[in-house]
Amino acid sequence: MKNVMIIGGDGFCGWPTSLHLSAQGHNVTIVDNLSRRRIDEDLGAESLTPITSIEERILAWKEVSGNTITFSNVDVAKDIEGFANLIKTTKPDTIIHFGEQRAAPYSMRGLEEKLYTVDNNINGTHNMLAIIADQGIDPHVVHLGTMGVYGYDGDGLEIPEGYLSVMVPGDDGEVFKRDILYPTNPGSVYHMTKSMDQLLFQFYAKNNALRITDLHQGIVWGTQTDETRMDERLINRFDYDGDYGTVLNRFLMQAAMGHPLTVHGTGGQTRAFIHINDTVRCLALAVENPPEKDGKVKILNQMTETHRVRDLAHLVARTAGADVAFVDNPRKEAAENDLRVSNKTFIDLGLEPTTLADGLLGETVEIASKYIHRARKDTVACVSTWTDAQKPGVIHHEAILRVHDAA
Ligand code: NAD
Ligand code: USQ
Repeated sequence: MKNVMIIGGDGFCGWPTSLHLSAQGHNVTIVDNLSRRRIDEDLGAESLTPITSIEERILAWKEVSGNTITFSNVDVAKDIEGFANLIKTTKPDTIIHFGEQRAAPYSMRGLEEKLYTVDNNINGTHNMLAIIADQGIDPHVVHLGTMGVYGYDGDGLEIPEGYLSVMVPGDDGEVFKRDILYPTNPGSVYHMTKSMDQLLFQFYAKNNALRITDLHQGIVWGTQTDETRMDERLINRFDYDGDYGTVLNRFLMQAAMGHPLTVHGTGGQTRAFIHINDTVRCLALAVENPPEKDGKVKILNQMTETHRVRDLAHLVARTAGADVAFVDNPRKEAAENDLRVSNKTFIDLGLEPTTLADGLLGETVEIASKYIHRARKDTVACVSTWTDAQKPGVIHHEAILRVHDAA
């Protein structure tokens, strides 16, 4: 069993992963500066589910499981001494890094949010790598990256796991083979930081022989896992506001509140998805299977299926009963795209994907319905626009008319 440090362990993916690894017998230390809870307050938004304080969460887990999770409130982007001391005393075998500002709309909200996202995400990642190199230690670093680093202008060519073999013609006609990082094409300041993280990993893997796994995750949906279900005080967060809510959870929550489902543009955007149950399983598999010390970052695509946004809206509308509204797209993104992704490594490691067909849509609707009285209706619209040329994704007269046209 391993000493596992989980940066961002109070968040949506980090909390259930912390519980899952603790349940497996790992010795878990959560490092989190609780910035996400503060951003919620600033936005006037809140998790739909009533999340308890980190102290109460950890106490509840001890009562339910008998296991101890340790918590340190450290800002990994700013408190270099505190972070370095914590790594020195904890001696982690594995460091899982979830601790970044993760909302694309929030990163496009304005100047302050752009600067904060780059500052927080790049410094946090680089501080971690530089401290590990400085201390001459060898923890396995597992980072949460994103499918969106590749952009969505694609024509359906399968996105490989991280690397692309290219043949480069030399001056005298000789052809050289190179394995390069699959080209990035980020669609937001947030996705840009994940693209920049990739170069930091490439350098430290090569220069300091750090063992790094970068998980390019799709959009996570659902909320509960086996462990978070064990006690209401362990419940996971459920974001639905215009900045942090992700599309499928937003649709499920909108259906529960009798709100039309807000499809941006034509809804022709195809995206990769994964259920939160599979996120925690993938993390456990990544922890069990560190890469060799071979100077190369191990890059895996952590997703289980792809869906077009308008198809999801129609599925939720049929399952949960709701109207579909085609609203202005506040983002500068391709209106229609195809997407194919290889997730071969996790499947080969034994991941059995949870799919939309497995009935968990109903469970998520139930959770949304149970806590719908907590919903803050004024936070639902997506108002952060990518440039002045885009308009907020609000439901206005014309969008409502289009609901009826679509029905
Ligand atoms: P989240 O916002 O719920 O959690 C992130 C956590 O990190 C928060 O608890 C926050 O307080 C903490 N944090 C942020 N900056 C920190 C800092 N400087 N020091 C210490 N702690 C800090 O986000 P999430 O949905 O759990 O996402 C976790 C990771 O997974 C992110 O890196 C995100 O990019 C990635 N990811 C998420 C999704 C998704 O759909 N949620 C999909 C793909 C990838
Ligand atoms: N969308 C709608 N209606 C809505 C909300 C979103 O049509 O009400 C559309 C968006 O325009 C976009 C798509 O749905 O085309 C996905 O948006 P999203 O907010 O669900 O996902 P995204 O911004 O890409 O970000 C989320 C997480 C991020 C993670 C990423 C994985 O917030 O942390 O990195 O998913 S991925 O998309 O694979 O890069």
